[in-house]
Amino acid sequence: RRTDPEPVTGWPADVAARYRALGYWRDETFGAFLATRAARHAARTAVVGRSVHTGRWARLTYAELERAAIAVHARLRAAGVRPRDRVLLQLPNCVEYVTYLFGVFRSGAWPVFTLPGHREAELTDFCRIADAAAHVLGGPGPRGADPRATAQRVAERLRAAGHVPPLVVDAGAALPEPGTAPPPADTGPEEVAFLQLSGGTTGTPKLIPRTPADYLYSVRESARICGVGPDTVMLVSLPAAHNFPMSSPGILGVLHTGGTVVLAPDPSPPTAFALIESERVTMTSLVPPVLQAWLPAAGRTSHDLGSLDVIQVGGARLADAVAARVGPDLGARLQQVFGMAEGLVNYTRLDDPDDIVTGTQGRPISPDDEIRVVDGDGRDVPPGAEGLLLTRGPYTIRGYYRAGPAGAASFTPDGFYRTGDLVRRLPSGHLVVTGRAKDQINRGGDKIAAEEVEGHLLAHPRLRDAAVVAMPDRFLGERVCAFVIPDGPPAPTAAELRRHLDERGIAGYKVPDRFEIVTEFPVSALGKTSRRELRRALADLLRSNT
Ligand code: J2J
Repeated sequence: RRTDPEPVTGWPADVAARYRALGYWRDETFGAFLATRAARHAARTAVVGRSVHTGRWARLTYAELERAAIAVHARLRAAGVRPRDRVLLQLPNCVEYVTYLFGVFRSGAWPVFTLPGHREAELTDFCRIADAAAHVLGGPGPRGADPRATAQRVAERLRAAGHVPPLVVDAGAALPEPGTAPPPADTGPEEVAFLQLSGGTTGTPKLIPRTPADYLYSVRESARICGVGPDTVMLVSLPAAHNFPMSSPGILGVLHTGGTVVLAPDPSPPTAFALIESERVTMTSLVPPVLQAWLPAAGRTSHDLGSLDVIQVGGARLADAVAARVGPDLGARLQQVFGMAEGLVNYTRLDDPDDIVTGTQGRPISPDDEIRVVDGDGRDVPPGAEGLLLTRGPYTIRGYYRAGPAGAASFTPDGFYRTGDLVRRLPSGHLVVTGRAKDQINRGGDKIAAEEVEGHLLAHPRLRDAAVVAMPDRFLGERVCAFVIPDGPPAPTAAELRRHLDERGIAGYKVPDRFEIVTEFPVSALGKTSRRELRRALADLLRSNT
């Protein structure tokens, strides 16, 4: 297994020198991050949440969090995990999420931020691409799935393909008391320290290499922009692995400033509202469909939500009309967040005027975030016009991890990341997200690559072709619709196709919500299947149904 400092496409040397000189990039690593905070805030509460070890609620001070992270490091080291090894971290929202996160960081290995919903199809891909050494799991998965059984199937698939499966590390097991604490083994501030997941647009997932220097710059600035400090109590009810609750400013931003992270097992109003009251939560981050569930529930709840000051909403487009209800219905300030795991994060500022907060998705973190809005030929559009968003800057990657030519297509030759988002830029610098030009479905914040689902469908013996598109939805913004062409009668039923995808082992949120059996696909002028025409056909169909 490769553990030397692996070359990844990074920032040119002169650009890196500039980010350092400007103080954006510092000599801070994740191991040192926790040690410094534990020394400064030893007795303060760092994390509150369920434990997958005891099954009960737990509270950890900063000192206890550091001790647990050291024990995790000792355990991983004893199991043979070395610096720069890749470790899949797949846990529900629980205190062990944070102890294992920092334990893996302290060991110098790279966490790979898988989601609880990922199943053997995705996990096998991550293991294959990253040559993972270990898989940290625990607790029940979504819909009661057993992560150990899933890991077993991953191992079978990897062995069949000639790969060595990762060591399974159960975070539900007791941690040994470390005899002597191993010294922190984390690698340099400008070396890759973890792999975040891309929403993806292609058949195989893409992994995002991030460094402490670039990531912690965005985390520190996010904490400052969002007014996060020692008195912040943040409720994390989205999956902790997601880049938004992890870093914008999220778990890392709160722990960096000495605040408290409260991990909710789910974002439903009963669970979340009870925790807001009991922990005096001041801030939380939500995706639009969760906000839409909270708004009417707030008027009926007997829980006191008075401590809640800021509600961040991002991950998918928030409708202006829904945005306007946050203040009146929840008694909190709204902050819109438009970010991406590849880097760039935009925030509306807490002192922005109301029309900016309700009508835009914010402006970039850094004065050195470079923004271009271009047409299909890569030419800048006039100010205020809609176009494709390209970006480059001190915390936006220049290339994916081990992605080859398919990965390079996501970047311009001069290093701008092609977000695939359609935006308008206002004179104030705020961005309005107007649409998307990438073959991705955003199902209430969950990102689904059309090509990936199509590939799984095409493996069905009785399908000739498949095309997956977004279907507008009142609650989730978008759902997944698959158009399929059967290979002669009888056509497979929707239930059969769902079963087929379940057997392929893909995450539940990727399984199409609707199947349309057709005999042919509309084609573009270039002779390719036109997803745009399919979306139009679907819109007509949905209109005639209602
Ligand atoms: C419209 N689309 C949005 C928004 C993301 C903070 C917040 C979110 C993410 C995230 C993140 C949107 N309005 N407010 O990493 O740190 C869509 C865009 C974008 C893609 C990125 C963070 N906020 N999006 O959602 O990597 O299409 O990151 O390119 O999961 O989500 O998805 P992801």
